[in-house]
This record gives sequence, structure tokens and C-alpha cells, in this order.
Amino acid sequence: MDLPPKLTKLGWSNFFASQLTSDDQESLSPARITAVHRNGFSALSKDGVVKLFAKENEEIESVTVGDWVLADADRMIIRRLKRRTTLSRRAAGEEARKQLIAANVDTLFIVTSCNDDFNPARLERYLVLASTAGCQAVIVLTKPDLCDDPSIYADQARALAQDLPVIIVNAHDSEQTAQLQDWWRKGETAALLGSSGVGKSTLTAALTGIDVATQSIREDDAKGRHTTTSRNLYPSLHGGWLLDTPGMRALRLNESSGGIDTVFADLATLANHCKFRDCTHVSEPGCAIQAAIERGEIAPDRLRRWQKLTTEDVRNNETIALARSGNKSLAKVYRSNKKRETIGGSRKKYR
Ligand SMILES: Nc1nc2c(ncn2[C@@H]2O[C@H](COP(=O)(O)OP(=O)(O)O)[C@@H](O)[C@H]2O)c(=O)[nH]1
Ligand SMILES: [Mg+2]
Repeated sequence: MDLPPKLTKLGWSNFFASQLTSDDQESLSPARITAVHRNGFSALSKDGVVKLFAKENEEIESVTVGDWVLADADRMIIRRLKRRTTLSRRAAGEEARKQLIAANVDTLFIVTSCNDDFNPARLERYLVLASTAGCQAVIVLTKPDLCDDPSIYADQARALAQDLPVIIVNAHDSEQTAQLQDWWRKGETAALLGSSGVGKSTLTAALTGIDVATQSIREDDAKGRHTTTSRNLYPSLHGGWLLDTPGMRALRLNESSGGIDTVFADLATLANHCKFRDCTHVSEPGCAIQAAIERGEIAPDRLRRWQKLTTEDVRNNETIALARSGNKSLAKVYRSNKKRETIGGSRKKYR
């Protein structure tokens, strides 16, 4: 299939083109969402920047930055195309719902600074997010100029997963920020995620040449600093797309069991060798993980973090499923499952 060059530059590929019927091709135009607003969307199409709208609120909630949509002549979104990757989390606060972060992201730059922001448990959460979505994860360590020995942070980051790329960059130095370009190609999309203040917007400015401060919606925080309040997709200088995001205070996972097993593959593999199939890796005889801890091969903290993420993922999935269904009978099923798990836990199953 011949793909229009202007759309290809936006990340259009056969994967998306093949989702269009011949009717779609006649009456609808594809566009890529670059920002979500309360009353509509900013998007890019082969004709340039367009403002799009959705008929229902529900549709607005199911379309996110990076999505490809089909719009009619009145600029109404008629359909969202199937995504290649989806980044989502459980929404912050008490609300039990899934929140989309971005779609069709190829590379996830997990940004942290060489200071107190550096936290292996948090980085592992982001790695699980990337793995679940199917994105290439790259750890970006900023502010090396403000610390005595950035390699201490880099070594800790590299130990979090096999073959994990770790880049040290001073976000104010364009020669150093250019390293990030090696991790996503023309037409591909990268996203920057991490806490507030770690340098995401500074990196965006360096990689896009756009003064993000004046482009995105910003507001002054209590200390008079500027903070990014929305997610925006920008064209990068090397022909890719870059998504700047506001700082995330908490990243609560959902539907991430596959990603957890990939990031913690060392533990998941060892668990297969435990004597009991439902080993909790606490005090059971024949526990392969405890044996590895005793041999000094696995840090006890890493086991705790794995178990915490697994428990949290299961709980968040259940809470979201329950809230979605609003169904009391489902709550009953979960309660009885829990009861069965506890009973099962005391009667160990041999392999
Ligand atoms: N010295 C130094 N300052 C940095 C670096 N990266 C970011 N900053 C500063 O850190 C502050 C927060 O950066 P910003 O890009 O707004 O962070 P964001 O909240 O992640 O978007 C700004 O004052 C930047 O100039 C770096 O590598 N070195
Ligand atoms: Mg920012």
C-alpha cells in the first residue's frame, strides 16, 4: 500500500492504513492527536494542525495523546484506530478507574535526576509500565553536573533489568541531549515520564527546538516555578515525535502482570524451581528464591518490591473491574476467591 509521505512523517504505517475500509478512505481523514483539551483535541493531519471534536464524553475519555483517529468533514472524530502500544495506569486518588497516559509510543524515556529523586522501586514501576505497553525503555539520568559521581546512579539503574539502556545527560548541554536521538527513529514517537522537576521540559526544548514553556499550558506553582500541566506531542529536530508530560506523583499499575514478570524475570524464573507451586517465598522449605537470597544472588529488597507490585496490580485490577461493573455479585465472587486463596495457602500444593 502506498502511504502518503506527510502522514508517514506523523507515524502513519500499514498497521493503521490496513484498518481503513474503502468507505472510510472516501469519507474520512486520519489525524494524530497531539493534545487533549476539555472541549476537544489538537491533532495533525496531512493538511497540518486541526482541532477535532468528539460527540460523546465517553469517546473523549477513550482517546489520548498519540492516538490515530478518523474524522469527518465536520471535524468530528468518528473512530479511533487500534493502537500499537498503550500506556495506562490506575488514576491517582480514590477513583477506581484506568487512566490513559499516551498511545502509540515506541520509546519511553524514564527520566530521573542524580539526586534524591533517584528511587529504584519507582524506576521499576516505570519499567513495568514500558514492558506492559511494549515500549523500549531507556533510563535518562539528568543533573549529573550537580552531583559528585553520576556513575553510582547509573550502575544502580543498570542493575534493575537486563540490557537496560542508561544514559547520563546534562539537559542543558545539546551535545549530551543528542544521545537520546539514537533511541527513536524518524516517524517514531518517544515519551518522557518522571517526577516533576527532573528536566523533562528542558529535554523537550533541547530535542524539539520549541520553547515548551510558551507552547504548553503552564501555571506557576507556589514557588513561582513553571510546571507543565498538560501532555503534548511535539515534532523533534531529527524527524521523530516527542511527548512531554507533567510530573507523576504516583504511578499505580494495572493489568501489568506480564510486564512485572518481564522486569522481574530473574525472580519469576527462580519461582518455577520452588518445591511448592504456590510458594510465598517467605519461609517454605525448598524455596528457590530464599536460597538465592542466602547465596547473595538476589537482594531481599528486590523480592519485597516484586511481591508488592504483584499484590498491588491484582488489587488495582479487581478494584477497577468492580467499579466498572458496579455489580455486587462480582464483589461476591472476588470475596469467595480470596477465601479460597487463603485456604489454598495453608494446604501447600506439591509440583
Ligand atoms: N544543572 C542542571 N539543571 C537541570 C538539568 N535538567 C533540568 N534542570 C533544571 O531543573 C529545573 C526543572 O526542569 P524542568 O525541565 O522544568 O523539569 P520537568 O518538571 O521534569 O519538566 C529547571 O530549572 C531546569 O533548568 C540538568 O541536567 N542540570
Ligand atoms: Mg515539565
